[in-house]
Amino acid sequence: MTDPATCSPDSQVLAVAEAFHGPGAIEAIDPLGNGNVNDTYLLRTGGASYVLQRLNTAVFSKPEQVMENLRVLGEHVQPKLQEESRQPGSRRWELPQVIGPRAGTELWHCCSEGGFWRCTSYIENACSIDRIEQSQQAKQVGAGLGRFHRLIHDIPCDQLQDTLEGFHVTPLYLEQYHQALVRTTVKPSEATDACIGFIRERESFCAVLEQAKARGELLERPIHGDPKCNNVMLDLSSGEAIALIDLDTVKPGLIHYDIGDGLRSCCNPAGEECEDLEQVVFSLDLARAMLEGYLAEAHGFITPWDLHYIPAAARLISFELGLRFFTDHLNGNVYFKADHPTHNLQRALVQFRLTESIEQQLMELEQLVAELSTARAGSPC
Ligand code: GN1
Ligand code: MG
Repeated sequence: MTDPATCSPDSQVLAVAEAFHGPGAIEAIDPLGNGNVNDTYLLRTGGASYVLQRLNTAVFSKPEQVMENLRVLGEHVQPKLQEESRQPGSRRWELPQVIGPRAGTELWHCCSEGGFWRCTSYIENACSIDRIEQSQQAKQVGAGLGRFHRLIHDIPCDQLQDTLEGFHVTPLYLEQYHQALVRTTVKPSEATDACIGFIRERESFCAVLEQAKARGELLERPIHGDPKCNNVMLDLSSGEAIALIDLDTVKPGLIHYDIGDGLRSCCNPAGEECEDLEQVVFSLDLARAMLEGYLAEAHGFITPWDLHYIPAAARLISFELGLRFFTDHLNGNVYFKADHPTHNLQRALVQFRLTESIEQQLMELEQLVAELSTARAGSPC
């Protein structure tokens, strides 16, 4: 391998790519997507294309467990997909495949600089959308999440490792926020005061899902963990959802973390990187489409309690992401990649504005879920 002391980031990535595909195999390497945590590249070889990722080991401290979960996921889902593909009228669905390096027995590559790298297949003839503007797209994001949940809901939770303890457990993020608030060196401003006030008014709401879990109303199941709209791949010609990508956070959790994340990302046409807060609004029309798509796939395993907590999940996961971004701003941007010092503050303000918009329409959202549940209960499938 190239001497790490002299190697530029690009030559380092090339050396790693060659560890998976062999010397001279790589035709092009380009950054892929806009993930906030891992580093992701698209590899073009003479034949297929691949996704190469450096896992952020400050976040995923046991990356081997992430890979183990991917193995369990693949072993569970692939036979189901083969079975489904034999059915008449079957629809395209793909699961990114892990490609091991050429040497050794592990499914990942550790380079001498300490990076933990893995390679997966690339979903061809598909795209993802950062900001949803059409109901049809929202419906497909919902359908994709529903299909993914349908494929994984029966993986026994004890077969999956908890790769990110406390992930989406909002009361824990609240504790971390309080610690950050005490220790921060960030200067107070109108925006930070607004965030602090916003959080203070919602502290008691933070436990809504965890309390429902403690009461036995909600059960842990395998989840995706990060099903924001741009992690759902849509077929280029049909527009249909055909894969969920970014599978690092597949682990036991509440499906509400996923449904809430899907709703918060799908129903904010301004997107989470928006700079004009006036534009941030939760669209009930997109929520209707997203939930119609989701429930059409999920009706076989979703319970009345699950349905009951969907509006709260939309509100909570938007709020939680705002809380996480704001905490990271107070901590000096150590978790989410940031382009400038107030980037995570701006992202927090967007999520809090979205939370407010959800709160203003909570009754309508509750009515919508009730209406869709009744419609499904009356439907033949
Ligand atoms: C992070 O890295 P990325 O963009 O896939 C984060 C998610 C957030 C998301 C917000 C492991 O995901 O929880 O919802 O940013 N992932 C992790 O864009 O914390
Ligand atoms: Mg992710």
